This record gives sequence, structure tokens and C-alpha cells, in this order.
Amino acid sequence: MRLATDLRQALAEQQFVVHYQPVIDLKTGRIVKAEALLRWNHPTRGLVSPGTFVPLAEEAGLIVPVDDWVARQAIAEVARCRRLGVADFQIAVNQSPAQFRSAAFDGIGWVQELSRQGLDGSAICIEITEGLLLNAEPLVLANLIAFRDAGIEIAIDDFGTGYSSLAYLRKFDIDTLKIDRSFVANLEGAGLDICEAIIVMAHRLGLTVVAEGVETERQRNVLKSIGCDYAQGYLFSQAVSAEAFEAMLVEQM
Ligand code: G
Ligand code: G
Ligand code: MN
Ligand code: NA
Repeated sequence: MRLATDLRQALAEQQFVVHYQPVIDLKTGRIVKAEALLRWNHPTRGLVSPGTFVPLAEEAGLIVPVDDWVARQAIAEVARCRRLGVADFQIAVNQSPAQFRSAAFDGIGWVQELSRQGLDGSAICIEITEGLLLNAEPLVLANLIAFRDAGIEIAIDDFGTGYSSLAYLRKFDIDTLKIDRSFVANLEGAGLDICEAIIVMAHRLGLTVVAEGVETERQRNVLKSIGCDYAQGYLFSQAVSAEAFEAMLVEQM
């Protein structure tokens, strides 16, 4: 497919851009984190969604350099946001399972980049899916441990949709659960009990919880009332350019 061929040029020709979706602390209502979401500005097709090109990049063996580039962009962005005065500001990056199965992915490059920017590991959180932890190979485990040792946090994305196991949350020393937006969309029904159960369990295990896909005031209020820590979604903002994101931070000062 032509798109897959074009992907090879995209990195070199700077067609990728990272957008940032704010994550709100539900206690204070302030932006304290963001999720980095990759966008591909294709020269003729315009914006191509990661839902389309990430699978192609995975097949083409290109996702490792792409995800690595996203993480480096995010590290530089954390440094800028902290300079704007947001202490403890953190950006979460989505990393393909292929990253963890790559021997080259030892985290040392990121640690060097972090220290170059005067940051420690807590500046970055890696979002992985439950599937990666299920039957994790020794290399996956070793890579996860390398990141934990560097102080980089680990979040489970789309939590509740995969094969959840309580055992692995402890085994892999996970920091954060991101409740899948399908449960948030269904807070009037079964989603409420599921969200509450996830939050109670997470807190008991010492994990924090981010609710995804928060689109209404009502959802925000319900999530806050059941003790959810953080939220992201269109109620607050979609993912925006670095410049627009920084302007939002300045505005909330
Ligand atoms: O907006 P959204 O269309 O941004 O994202 C669609 C999907 O693509 C999500 O599942 C998200 O996790 C994934 N995604 C977004 N950015 C990245 C990225 O930088 N790397 C990887 N591997 N996946 C990403
Ligand atoms: O799989 P992951 O959680 O990384 O995917 C993030 C995806 O969710 C992106 O495609 C992003 O654009 C989308 N998204 C972010 N906020 C909302 C929201 O409030 N509602 C919906 N429907 N999608 C959202
Ligand atoms: Mn994500
Ligand atoms: Na998600």
C-alpha cells in the first residue's frame, strides 16, 4: 500500500506532529498532565489518523523509531511546560507493544534526553495496553524494569477492556489506570459500578486513576464524586498543538 511507503519519508520530512490533550486534576480543576497524540500531516492526503497509520507503521517495522521520536518531543514539551510554572507536569506517551519487544528499547536514550532537559523520569508516563502484560516475554519484562528503574511511570491504557488481572498490577508495579471511555460514556448504566470498582481497587493498590473520554459536566461531577483522580476528554479539550496547549497553561495561571 502506498501509505506504508510514504511512512518511511514521514519522519525524515517532518510530516509528523505531536498534539497534546490536557489531563485535569479533578480536585482542583487544573491541567497537570497531558497525553501526547501523534498526527501525520500527509503531503497530499492531509491529516491521517493514528488509528490508520500506527498499524501500518507496526507492520512496516517503523513504529519503534516513530514512537521514540514522539517520546523525545514529549520530553522537550514537559521541559517547556515546567518552565511555564507547572510543577510536576507530566506527559503520557502511547508506546506500541513492538517497542517493548525491541532489544534496542532500553530507555537509556530517554534518560539521557531527560537529564539534558534537567528532568527526572517522573516527567514521562508510558501508556501500554493490558495485552502487553499478559504472557509478557522476558524482554518485555526487562524493558519495563529498565523504565521503572529510571523513575518513568507506567499507565494501563483502555483499562477494563482487555484481560485484566489484579496480579499483574502489582507484579509490574503499575502507577496509573486509564479507565476506557466506553465506561465513562455509560455512567448512567453499568459504567458507574465499573468505574467505582476500578477506582476503589486502584486506590487500595496505591494506583492513580485517569478517566478518559469525559464529554459532559455530569460525567465530570460523577467521576469526581466517586473519587476519580484525573480526567481527560472533549469537555476540557481535544488534543491541540504544542503552542495552543502552552497557551492553555498560561491562561490557567
Ligand atoms: O486521536 P486518536 O485518534 O489520537 O488516537 C487513536 C489511537 O492511536 C489511540 O489508540 C492512541 O493510543 C493511538 N496513538 C496516538 N498517538 C500514538 C503514538 O504516538 N504512538 C502509538 N503507538 N499510538 C498512538
Ligand atoms: O487509545 P487511546 O486512549 O490512547 O486513544 C485516545 C483517543 O481518544 C484519541 O483518538 C483521542 O482523539 C480520543 N479522545 C480523546 N478524548 C475523547 C473524548 O472525550 N471522546 C471521544 N469519543 N474520544 C476522545
Ligand atoms: Mn492513550
Ligand atoms: Na484509552
